[in-house]
Formats: sequence, C-alpha cells, structure tokens
Amino acid sequence: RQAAFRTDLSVLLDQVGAGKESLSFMKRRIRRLTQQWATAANRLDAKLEQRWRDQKKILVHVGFLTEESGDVFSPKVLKGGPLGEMVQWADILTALHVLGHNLKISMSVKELQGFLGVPPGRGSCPLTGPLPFDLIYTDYHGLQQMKQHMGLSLKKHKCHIRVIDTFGTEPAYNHEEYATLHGYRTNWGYWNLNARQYMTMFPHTPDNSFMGFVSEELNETEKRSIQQNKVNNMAVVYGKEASMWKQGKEGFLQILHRYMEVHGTVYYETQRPPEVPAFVKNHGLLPQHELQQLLRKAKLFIGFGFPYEGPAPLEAIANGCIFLQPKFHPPHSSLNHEFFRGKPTSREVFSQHPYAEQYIGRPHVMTVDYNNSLEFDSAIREIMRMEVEPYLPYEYTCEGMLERVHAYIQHQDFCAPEPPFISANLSRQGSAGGSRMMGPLFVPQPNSTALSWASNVTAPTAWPPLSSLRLLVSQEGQSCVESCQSAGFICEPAHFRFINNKEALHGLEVQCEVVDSEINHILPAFSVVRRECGLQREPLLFSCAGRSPKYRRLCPCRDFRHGQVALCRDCL
Ligand code: U2F
Repeated sequence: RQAAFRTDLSVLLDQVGAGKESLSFMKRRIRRLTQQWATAANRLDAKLEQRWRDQKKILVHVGFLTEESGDVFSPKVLKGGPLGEMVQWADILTALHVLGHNLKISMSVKELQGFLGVPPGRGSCPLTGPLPFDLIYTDYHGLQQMKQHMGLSLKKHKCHIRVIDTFGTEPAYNHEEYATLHGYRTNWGYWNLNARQYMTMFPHTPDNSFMGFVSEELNETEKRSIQQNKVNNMAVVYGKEASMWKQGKEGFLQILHRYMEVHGTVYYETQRPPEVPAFVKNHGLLPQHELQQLLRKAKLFIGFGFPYEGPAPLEAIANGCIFLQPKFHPPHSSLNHEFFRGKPTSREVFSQHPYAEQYIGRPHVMTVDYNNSLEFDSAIREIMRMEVEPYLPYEYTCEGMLERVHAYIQHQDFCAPEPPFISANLSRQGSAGGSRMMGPLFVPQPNSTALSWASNVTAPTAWPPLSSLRLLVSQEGQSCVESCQSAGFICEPAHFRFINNKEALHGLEVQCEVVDSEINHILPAFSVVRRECGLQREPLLFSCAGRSPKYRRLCPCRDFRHGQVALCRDCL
C-alpha cells in the first residue's frame, strides 16, 4: 500500500494513552506543534512529487517508559528531570504518523506481547510465525524486554529493529565477541546489530543513523517581532534542576550579573533552591510554550556544562538567543566522566553541545573557556553588542525530520543478505580539496561502464548511492569521522564495503608488503612504516570512529545536503 501524508493528529493523540506525566508532556507537545507538522507535510508532499512511498507496519515500543523498566523518568517530568528523551519520542511518533504509516504504540510489556502475538509470561515461547511488523522502533530497555519475551526469534527478526539511542553506540562496543575480547564491554552494547540501526539525537556518530527531533519554527513576522522585542541585557540560564547549579558556578554567574539580568527556570517545591543565587530571577520549571516565550525576550542562553547535548540550546537559538557554552579541555568521554561512563562510545565531547559548536557556530553559538574570566567577561560584552537572527538548521525543522525519516524508511534495509565485498572501480582524480585534505581523493567514475562491479548486482541499488562516495586516507591516529569532516564531507559507513579491497589500496598507491584480512575496528587501514595493509573481515566492525596512532585509515566519505547531513545529494 501507498502511504499518504496525514495532517490530523487526533488518532495519534488517542494512541499515546494517558495516566502519566510523561505521556501528558508528549501530548501537549504534539498538540502544540500540530500546525507546524501539517505545513511541513504539505511541503514535503509537494517536494516528493507523487513518488511512491510504501506504507509500513510499524511498532513503537518505548522501553524506558514501561513500568517493567522502572520508569524513573515519568515522576520527574514536572520536577526538572530529563525531558529530551520525551521530546524526541513525541517527535518520532508524530513523524511516523504524519508520513502515513500504520502505527502501533506500546508502553508496557503486556502491550508489546499483544502486538507481537507472543503469549504472556516471562521467557515464554518464542514468536513462531512471521513478524507482524516491517519496522520496530524501541530503545535499549525495549530491546532487553524483546529479548526476554521473544527468545531466540529476536535474532531472526532483529534486522527490523531500530534502537533510539541518545548518545550513540560505536561498532566496537556493539560487536559482542570483539567488545568482550578487547575491553569494549558496557551495560548497553553488544547486540550485534548493524551500527546504523542505532539512531541518535544529534548527528554526532556517523556510524549510527541520525534521528533527531524538531524545534519550534518561526515565520517572518514572528522573527521580526522577536528581534524588535529582544531585551539586550537579559540572560536565561540552561539548567532546570538545582544540582546543575552547584559548585564552582558562582564566579562566572557574578561576572554575568555585572552586565545582565539573570533568569532561571529551576524546579523548586516550596523554597528557593539554595544553589541558585538571590540575584537570579527564578521562574521555576516552565511549561514548554512558556519557556519559548521567555527565550523570545532573552538575548543570551547560557550553559553551565550540563546537561550535555539536549534540545534546549536549539530552541534558544531558534528564538533568537545567542548560546554561550563552556569548552571542555580535556574533552569529556566515557573514559573520564561519570555521566558517559558505561555508555557504548569513546566519543570525545569538546563542549557542552558539540552540535551547536560545529554545525551552528558563531554568531549564534559561542564556546569559551569558563576558567578564563577575561575570556568569559569579553564574551558577555560582545554578546550584548551583537545582533543575531533566529536560526534553526533545516534538519531540526518538521520538514527536515520528515524528509530524513522518509528516506530511512524507504531506503535503509538491514534484512537483505549482506552482499560480498565489492570493489568499486576507483579512478584517480588528483589530490583535489586543498591543503586540509590528508590523502588523494578518489571517486568512482560517473559513467556506468566504470561502475563495473567485480561480481555484484545490488550495487546499483546501494543507498546512499555510490555517486556520493569520496575515498580519503586519514592521518595516523585520525579517525574517519575527523578525516572526512576536515575535507568537508561526512564518513559514510555504508560505503566501507566498496573500499575494503586491494583495488582501493592499489588505487591509492599504498605500498603494501602484506595485505591481511583481519577482525579489527580500525580496518581497512595501513601502516606506512611497516608497509602493512589490513582489510576488514567483519562487516559489523566497519567503523568511522576507529583510530590507531600507527595507522592511516581508508575512509569512505560522502557529500551531504546543506542543512541535512544525514542525506547525500542524490539520497532522496
Ligand atoms: C538532555 O536532557 P534534558 O531534558 O536535560 O534537556 P534540555 O535541553 O534541558 O531540555 C529538554 C526540554 O525541556 C524543556 C525544553 C526542552 O525541549 O523546552 N524545558 C521545559 O519544558 N521547561 C523548562 O523550564 C526548561 C526546559 C538530553 F536531552 C538527554 O538526552 C540527556 O539524558 C540529558 C543529560 O545529558 O540532557
């Protein structure tokens, strides 16, 4: 069946259910953004020009909100607890509904069992028949529950699963045996999925797919009126829980207060939280739409270093604020910071909100060293002089999210048998790309005869299409994430299978005395000194993130659409 766009959200609102603060928060959000979604649906519909879209049967099982997982989030919704996850799930549900798919929503193990058709009871008989869904969106809690209740059949059906995973999972942590042998074992990883089945909140780990969420959009009239009504000396502090204000914050709050009126939205029960200085005008935790109103007036939204990578800075920037945030030196990661410890990634976080820093940047985002009071002081003064317009990257608009989710649903297929490794007929294009380019750039020739694959027929249907591939060589110690980024591309794990071959090494004129095929997440790579080249034997370990001091990596980069990094130019 063909999927048809929906602009009426009432059926979805009924499906979400009731009885918990988390569900009420999600429903308020869905209601509030209804018009914005409808406009976006109409635009994307026109853009896709009647293209056929399969209607999929989709189950959404929100594991972290089930009682069986302990549901620690719901009771804290009105008390300053994390809301980012609720924001994202509300938007995922809405996107799937608006795209016209056949949606079932489960928020308990009982509902999950009902939808899957497995008899109730723990560790019961596995699902024997076919899976009644084309796709299942869940999270790590939900995955665990599905394992308990589907038994062995989970393995058979796991290619249909997508895991919403805020901070991401790197391939080395995902591969059970490899993680166990090489010290990448955590509470979360080792599910042996294709790493692109994990979907993140920001596009921070190209090994995973970027799911995202949306932020409020403004029309031209609203933008103009916001700019006219900005209060130049008004700052809002990012941090809705008192603990985020504790220790070491007084110094720069004092400096800030020298210049600006400081506002907060910190949750409190009866008394003002002692962590919040008396000069701060605390509004208490606000409903989302009231926070937006406050941000419309404020000039500055200022982060204290926590929470990491949340939605609020995007909302602030969309409402015309400048976001000021601390630089982390050394960077925070699962190796040195409690919050990231045990998360299945070694990603290094160089500021509170790396997306804001890298993808948005000045004038909307300023990242400074908070330990340097002079630098901090001059940033505040500069902000008061600056004029900025509200800004929202396309990928965080409703249309952008619909476009991306549409493309994933129609093109990502992890159930098709893994084709043998393919060698692209790579031809030298010269070392284009300027001084930042680490190695020569190779691209497959555009004409079809040049794309003559060794053995394979599925290459023409590859997604992202092969036309987007750019082969680069990293520096020693550099990952493909960095290598591609420094050349203005993005690492594309789906393209590894095209460059994991002797022809690619040969094309790059790499001197190999031996070419081994091994299981190691830094491969394909080579050592210049030892003249050793290595190809990857385990496709699950193809990793953009991998790096090693003595190796230069072969990196499959690709182009991307302006404002939509998840999609290559020819990806729609
Ligand atoms: C992030 O979670 P948080 O919930 O702490 O992220 P925030 O950026 O603070 O904001 C989430 C939403 O809270 C809303 C605001 C945002 O959409 O509009 N809000 C509000 O309704 N009222 C207020 O007074 C203040 C904010 C991240 F998303 C999680 O994945 C992480 O687990 C967490 C820790 O790093 O950070």
